[in-house]
Amino acid sequence: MQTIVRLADYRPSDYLIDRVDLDLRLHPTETRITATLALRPNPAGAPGAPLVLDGDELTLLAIALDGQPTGPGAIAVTPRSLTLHQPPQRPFLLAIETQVNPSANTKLMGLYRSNGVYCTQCEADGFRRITYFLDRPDVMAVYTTRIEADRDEAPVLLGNGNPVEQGEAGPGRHYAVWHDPHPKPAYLFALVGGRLGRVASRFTTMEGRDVEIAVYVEPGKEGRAGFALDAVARSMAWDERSFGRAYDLDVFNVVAVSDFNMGAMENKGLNIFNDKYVLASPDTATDADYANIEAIIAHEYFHNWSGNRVTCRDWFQLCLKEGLTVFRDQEFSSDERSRPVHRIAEVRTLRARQFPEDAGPLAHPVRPRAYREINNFYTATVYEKGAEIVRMLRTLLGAETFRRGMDRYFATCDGTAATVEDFLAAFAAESGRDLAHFARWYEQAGTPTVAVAGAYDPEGKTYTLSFRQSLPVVATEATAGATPEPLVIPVALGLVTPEGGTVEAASERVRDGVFVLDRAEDSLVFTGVAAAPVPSLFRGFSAPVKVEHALSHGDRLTLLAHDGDAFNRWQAAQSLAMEVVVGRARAGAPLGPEAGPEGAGLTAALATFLDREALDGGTLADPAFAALVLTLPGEQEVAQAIGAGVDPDAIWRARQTLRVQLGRDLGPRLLALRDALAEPRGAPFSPDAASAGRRALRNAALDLVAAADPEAGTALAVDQLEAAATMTDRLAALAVLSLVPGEAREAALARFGEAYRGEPLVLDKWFALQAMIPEAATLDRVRGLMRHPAFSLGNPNRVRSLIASFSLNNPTQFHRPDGAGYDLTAEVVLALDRKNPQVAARLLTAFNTWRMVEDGRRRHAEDALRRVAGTPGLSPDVSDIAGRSLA
Ligand code: 0A1
Ligand code: ZN
Repeated sequence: MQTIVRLADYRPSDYLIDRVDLDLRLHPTETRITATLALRPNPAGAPGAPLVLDGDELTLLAIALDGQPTGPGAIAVTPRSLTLHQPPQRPFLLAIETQVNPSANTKLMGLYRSNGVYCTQCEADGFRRITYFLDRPDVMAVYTTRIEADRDEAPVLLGNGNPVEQGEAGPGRHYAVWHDPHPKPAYLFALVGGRLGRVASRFTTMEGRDVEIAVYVEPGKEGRAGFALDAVARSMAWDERSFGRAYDLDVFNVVAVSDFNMGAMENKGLNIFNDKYVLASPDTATDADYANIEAIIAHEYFHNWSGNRVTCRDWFQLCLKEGLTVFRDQEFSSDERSRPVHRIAEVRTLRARQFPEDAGPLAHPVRPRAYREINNFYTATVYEKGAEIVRMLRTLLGAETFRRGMDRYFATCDGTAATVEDFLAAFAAESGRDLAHFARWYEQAGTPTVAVAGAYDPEGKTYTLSFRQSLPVVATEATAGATPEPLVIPVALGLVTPEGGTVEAASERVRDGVFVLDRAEDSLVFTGVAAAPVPSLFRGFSAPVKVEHALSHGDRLTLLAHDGDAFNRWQAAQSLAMEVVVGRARAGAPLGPEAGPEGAGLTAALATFLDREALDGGTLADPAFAALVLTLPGEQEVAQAIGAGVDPDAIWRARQTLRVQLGRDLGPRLLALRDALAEPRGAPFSPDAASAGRRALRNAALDLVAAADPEAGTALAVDQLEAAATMTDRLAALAVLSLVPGEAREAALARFGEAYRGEPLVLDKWFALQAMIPEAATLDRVRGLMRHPAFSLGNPNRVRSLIASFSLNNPTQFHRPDGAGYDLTAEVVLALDRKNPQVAARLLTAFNTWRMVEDGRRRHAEDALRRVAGTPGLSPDVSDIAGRSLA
């Protein structure tokens, strides 16, 4: 049984480490590390306590205390620790020599090799796989790192901080020394050694520091690194402009590696990236890839302040750096691209990933109170809901006070390991408000529901909105059974006339367009309202809640046509579509050519929308926005709305029927748009938001047309596949073809697979498309592709593209009525667990919704989960997810 770590048990470390001198001699199988730690007793710790250092899969070669070998019995070594029984109660030096095998490190935590490149991943607890250490984020030290390697094998040697020295180290060997002057926790340590290509540029900070920025990639791929390099410079400039934060070292390095458990890592001065989030060229990357690269480069760079300069006291505070940094990267992308379009994308991710997590057995507060395996808490809740909390804080305080609060937070907490309380204290001090009630957002799991009803009184000319918030009771280990209390919910709102005008209505409880709901029930009265208005609520998605709202079909049509808030225009279309799809799915309606009168109502509204938005020339003012309006809620979102007894096939049929109707009723308009938005032949490629938006709308049009008329759609897609100048257009065409069984599909897939045989990141898209085909034959296709020479369980990107796409993004096939989708997933989880427990555990979260599905499927899912849980020798990662899923 794993031990539970509880927030309530936090105690400061008994010892501190001020300086770390590391000497690493890189070798494929026998890397030796000498760590010299300058330790001292912590005045806040227990006097005379033994020193217990963390370790994991280390071979101890030697240890010396103040230059002398330790005496017999002075230390004890277990597989997970090294204890010095009676440490000096004054500053002392401990020199530890360890040996590790980077080539055998398939967990990709600690020091490992990716395609022959040495690299490290230390968050959350990987540093203990390099040397024995106080591996906790509140122990912060200044690091000097000497790296030695074969010059041939590793001509490039990179560390944290600034380079200070390099030279020869015997025949064929060389070394480099790096010094990082900023004290940091061990999880931010990194090194890289390998044969790498490089692109570089310079940036002068607002403080006048001349910084060299470089991006390192596999040799030969330098031509694909320029976009990431530019994104670094744009991130640096943005953080200065928006938050007054300047970079604080002379170099900033980004390294792309092909084997990486997550997206990227913010190691101080040396960000290490999954190459999927660095490499881009028009021929290999889609517009979505470009947007992700920009966002993740920004995210990791912004961590330099929110995470590194101010770090976390303990892992329960993970949202302190992650929620805040996601908020910052979202703001960056909104400024660099289109704010409403980006907001919609953020909310779609939240609803597709975080809402289900918060409604299932793995639900936990943004700041959990207990964990068994911290690596399982890098979740949508900590990241995305954490970002929504920061956003609500800004909405409640106003942009200016929020900015002053951020400045105060950075000023007061710089160089420290902080807590959520420290963060909120900075805003309380700047605003003069008590934020104790607001802080419940960090403590309570589950998505709140806000029910709203409106009533117009024509005599008194008043309009009353009544609000009631309710919170689910979520009893898990991580919540420690807390009873839910009302939250502070900012409701950004406005009133719209049925004709589309703005109602000039007053209420003193609405400030800057925001009403604050901080009790279980409340109501809001507007006076001087000339006619019954349509309320536009939660504008810009001002709080991460579900809204139950008695808006009529007509009200929603009004909002879609006229709301001044773009997010709510999109939301109106989504709600209209949701009504239709949920209704049909609940009724178990068959697949058909049309979705009844409600479907017709939606298509008519969308036709009006397209006509109203159309410019002279036939294009639209904001094609990216229009593409989102035409995209129906996803199957998972529909499942959430149904809530229990879910039949994924019925959902697919309902959604598909509406797609068919949209494609048929809007067909001529969609085809005209597709033509009007076509890029002139030979036009230069640009990944900017405007060009990407045009491609998005063209491809959304093609997708719907093909749904209604597969034959015509296939012909158009085949042509597009031939002529496409970008990966976006090529992949969109292939996606359309992938949904139409037959010769054309198989031929196109085969040709694509052959054309990109040497491009693993492109093959990932190809794996993913095939894994997401909603047909019974997909299971065998996936099994077949697992034998493809490019597939490997050892590479997390391959696993995610083929297996996770099937298990997480193909609901009808993962939830096959015969249980075979669950069996495949469980089988891969178990095989993968022996190599890479972190990625295996993440794959197992696909079972998060198992309790929601109808009885027959649920029994199969439970069997598969129990089989996993009952397998001997499971990793802590997988056993934690399996255990909580079944609890
Ligand atoms: N801090 C990183 C995420 C990250 C977490 C754990 C890792 O271990 C494999 C890797 C990366 C971020 O937020 O980008
Ligand atoms: Zn992060």
